[in-house]
Amino acid sequence: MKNFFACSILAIGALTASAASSAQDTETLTFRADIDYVWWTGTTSTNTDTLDVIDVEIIYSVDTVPDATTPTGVRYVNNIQYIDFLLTDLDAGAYRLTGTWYYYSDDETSMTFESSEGQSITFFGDRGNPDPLTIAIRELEQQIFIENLGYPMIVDGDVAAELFITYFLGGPQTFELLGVTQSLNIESNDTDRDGINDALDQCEASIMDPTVVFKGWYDSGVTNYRDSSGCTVMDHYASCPVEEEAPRRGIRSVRSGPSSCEKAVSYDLVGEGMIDYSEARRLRDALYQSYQQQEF
Ligand SMILES: [Ca+2]
Ligand SMILES: [Ca+2]
Repeated sequence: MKNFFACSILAIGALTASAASSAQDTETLTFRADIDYVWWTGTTSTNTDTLDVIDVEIIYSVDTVPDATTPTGVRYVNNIQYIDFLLTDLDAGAYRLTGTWYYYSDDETSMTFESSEGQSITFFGDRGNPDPLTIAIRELEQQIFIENLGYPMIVDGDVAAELFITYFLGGPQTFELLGVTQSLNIESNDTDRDGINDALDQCEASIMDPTVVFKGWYDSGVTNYRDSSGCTVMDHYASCPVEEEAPRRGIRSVRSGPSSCEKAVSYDLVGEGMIDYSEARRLRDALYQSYQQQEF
């Protein structure tokens, strides 16, 4: 670990190429943060006073199954593959320092996202190395999670969040940084972020509301589950064609109730094991209610 750090300035190109060739399905999170404070002890040649921004790139596996998932937290173990840091002095117009950490085996190395309401996502590196690097990103005013099928996911966009980095190299060197992110950018092969890779996702742009909502306003309260093909309950309803009743006496009337396709969805999903009978009843009731109340 120490060797990677010491050699990092020259080694970045090679390490990046190696990481990119990984066979696993990965996501890449990049962000730039304004630096408020850097504390780097144990180095004699490093002047951190004029550093302005830090750019971070983190590649993590999305094939890894979380070892703990709750409505407020998700924890992955051993899914961080690569972390690259770039510390820049903007006045100098050139990179001042870089640090690359490439993960084969690290203990306690983690990246944690925390909302102000106690939600969290934590990624861990492998166990077995004594030099822990921790990255914490904590919510300020803007939300850092999107609600997604009942568990938190990281937002992708311009987000100002608190950044804390600590790195203890075991020897005399300690690196600590405080800053505020400018944005969080996620590059993913899972466009709708439902956990199913685009290549396998039969609904690539899933409707990802946490619960099933009809007509854009009537919330059934039933979880908007996603099946193994990558389609959510709402996707199934959305796939029904819009029906119009046959013209009567020359007057074209707009359908005032659910279509036969919509009515069949809840029964089909019970048959597939995606929802239970109780949820099917709630969906059916909410579907009718969304049409009836629309009449007024
Ligand atoms: Ca997907
Ligand atoms: Ca999908």
